[in-house]
Amino acid sequence: MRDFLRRLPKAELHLHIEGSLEPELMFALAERNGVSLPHASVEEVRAAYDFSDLQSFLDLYYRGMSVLRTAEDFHDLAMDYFRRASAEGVVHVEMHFDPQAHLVRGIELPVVIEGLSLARRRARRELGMSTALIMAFLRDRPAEEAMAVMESAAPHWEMLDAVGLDSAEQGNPPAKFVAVFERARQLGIPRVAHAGEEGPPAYIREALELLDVCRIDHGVRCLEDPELVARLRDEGVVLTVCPLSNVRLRVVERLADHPLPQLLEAGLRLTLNSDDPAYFGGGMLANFEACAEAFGWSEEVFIQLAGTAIEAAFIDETRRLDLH
Ligand code: ES4
Ligand code: ZN
Repeated sequence: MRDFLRRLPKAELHLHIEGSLEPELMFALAERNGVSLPHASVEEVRAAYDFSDLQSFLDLYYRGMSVLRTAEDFHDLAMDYFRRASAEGVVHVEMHFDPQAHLVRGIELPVVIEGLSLARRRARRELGMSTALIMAFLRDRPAEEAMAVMESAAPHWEMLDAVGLDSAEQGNPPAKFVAVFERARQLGIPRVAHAGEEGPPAYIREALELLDVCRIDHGVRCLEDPELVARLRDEGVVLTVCPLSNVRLRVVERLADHPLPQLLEAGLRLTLNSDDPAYFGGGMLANFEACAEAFGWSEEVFIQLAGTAIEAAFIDETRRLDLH
C-alpha cells in the first residue's frame, strides 16, 4: 500500500505554506536573519508541538514564521516543501499564504509574492510540479484590513488562483468577510474558505451562501446538519479534509474516530490534504498512509480521492488531462 500511495499522483489543495516550515529550516533562517527563537534545539521545537486546539497551534505557527523576512526566505520555504512533496508523489500544490501575518511584522506583500513566485517557477522547471496560489485573509483580524490587503494586491491579482479565509474560526463567521469576497468575485478571482473545522455547520452554509466559495476547507462538522450534507452532495462542493491536522488539533480524538468514512458514505466529494505538515506530523503521504491504516480503504478509494483533487484543482484543462 505504501508504494501504491507514493506512486499515486496526488494534488494537494489545502496547504498553508507557512505551516510547511520545518524546525531545521526555522533554525537556519533564524541564524541567517539574526532572529532569536525561544527554543534551544530542533528537538525542543518539535516537543512543543503538543496542541490542545486550533488557537494553541496558531500561537506557535505565527511565532515560527517570524524567521521569514526576505524574498529568499519565502523562496527557500516553498522550495523546501515542493521538493519534499514531489518525493512523496505530489504533482500539484495549491498553497495558502497569509499576507497579514507578514504585514504586521513589517514584511510587505511584494516580498512574499516575489519569493513564492520564484519557487513556483523552479518547481515547474525542476520538479515538473504545477502550483497555485491562494491569498488567505486572517478571519480574527478586521474585515477592513482584509479589504486593504485585497486592494494592495492589485499588481498581483492576475497570479492569484483564489482567495481564502483562515485562522481562528470560532466567533469569526464568514459573514464578516462578505465585502472582500464580493470584491474578489467582481475581479473574477475564485473563492475558498475554512469552515466547519472548529466552527459550526452554520459557518459552512454562510461560506457557500455569502462568500460564494467553490470549495470548503475542512468542513468536517457538516455531518451535524443532514440538510447541509444533502446540499453539499447535490451541489458537488469539494471538502479539503486534513486528517492528521484534525487529530493534532483535537477536532477528533483519534483518526479511527474521524468522520471521513461517513462523509464518503454520504456521497460527498472529498480530498486528503496536509494543512500544516511541519506542525501536524507529516505531509501528503503520511496523511494517505494514516487513512489506509485507520480505515482499511482499498486502492480504489484512494484513486477516487486523488482524482477528486485533480478535478477540483485550479489548473487549466490541458494540465488536468495530464494529471488524470
Ligand atoms: C490553519 Cl488548521 C488551520 N485552521 C485555520 N487556519 C489555519 N492557518 C494555518 N493552519
Ligand atoms: Zn487550513
